[in-house]
Amino acid sequence: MTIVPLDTFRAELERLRADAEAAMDAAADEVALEAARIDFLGAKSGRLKAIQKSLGGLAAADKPAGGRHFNEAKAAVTACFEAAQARVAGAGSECRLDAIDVTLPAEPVRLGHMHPITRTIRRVQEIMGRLGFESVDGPEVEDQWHNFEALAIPAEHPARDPLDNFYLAVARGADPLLLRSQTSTVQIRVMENREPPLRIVSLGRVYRPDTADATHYPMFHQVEGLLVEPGTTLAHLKSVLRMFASSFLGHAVNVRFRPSFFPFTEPSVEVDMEWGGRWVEMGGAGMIDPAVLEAVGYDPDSVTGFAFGLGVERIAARRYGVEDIRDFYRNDARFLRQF
Ligand code: FA5
Repeated sequence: MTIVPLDTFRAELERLRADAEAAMDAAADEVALEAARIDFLGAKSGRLKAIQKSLGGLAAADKPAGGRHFNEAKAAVTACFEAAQARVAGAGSECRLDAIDVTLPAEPVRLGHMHPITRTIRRVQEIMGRLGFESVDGPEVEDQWHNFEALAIPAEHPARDPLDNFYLAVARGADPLLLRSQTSTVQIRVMENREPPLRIVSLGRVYRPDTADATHYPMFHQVEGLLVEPGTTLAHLKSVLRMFASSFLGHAVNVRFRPSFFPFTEPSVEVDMEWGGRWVEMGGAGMIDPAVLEAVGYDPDSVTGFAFGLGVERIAARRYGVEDIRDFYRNDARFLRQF
């Protein structure tokens, strides 16, 4: 290997240092300065790095002096870069200050607001909270036990049809999970983990492959209410729903029960509400079926309770005078801004 004379090495270092200082002093902005930094100080292929490699070519006796010269040059180039950096940053802020005319009136800050469905959810939680119902959450991806079996919906029940649910693909042999089709799942989750007395309300998204129309959407929200206390009757259920409806709608509201069927309540009812001369179906309800109480480990002979499930979009539509629930999800700012 050819030996590099120390003088040659020093001369190269001096040249590099002069070039670097010239380039950095000339850099007019951050982009130009960054290009100069990469050229001279770049960790991979910068010119200083290249010279550092040639240190190995010095005679053994010259290496300590060569190393010292190299370190001096590197420190000088680094200091020059830092000075240029401060200069460029200062220049930038001067430019920006010049560009702002502080005497002009400010642009108004555009405030967003809650989506009408979120607002409805908060309002329902607040009203039910005043009636002693604690707000709880449950998962949107559910297993078959919580969405069906514990709710007395057996394997052959049409409600479990793949065409009526969003099942998720799972490993062969595993029990398929699904996007929950109702918030009644949360009743089970709460009762499995707590002892009566219970008053809970759960609001969240549910999913069904329904065709979207003025009153249906494939993703919608439900309010689930659950009360488990000794001596509960349908009359308590009706009172709670009437108090809720009057608070939410701000009117004297009539509540009507129509006989219905849900596998997890006995008896079961459809809940209609009337005010302003119009009846609207809001959801389903009933007394908790003994099979459900047994499934969660309660004694059906000593425990009583009711449950109800209402459609949030439906009650929000009625509250705000919206004729088509699809409007909630069109993301048309002109519609959303009204609330
Ligand atoms: C249920 O989902 C029962 N879990 C309700 C229940 C809870 C009964 C507790 C008894 C005890 P249903 O499928 O009827 O019931 O739905 C309840 C409400 O959800 C409907 O009345 C309606 O307001 C709303 N809903 C149903 N499907 C849709 C949809 N595709 N889009 C918007 N809202 C819907």
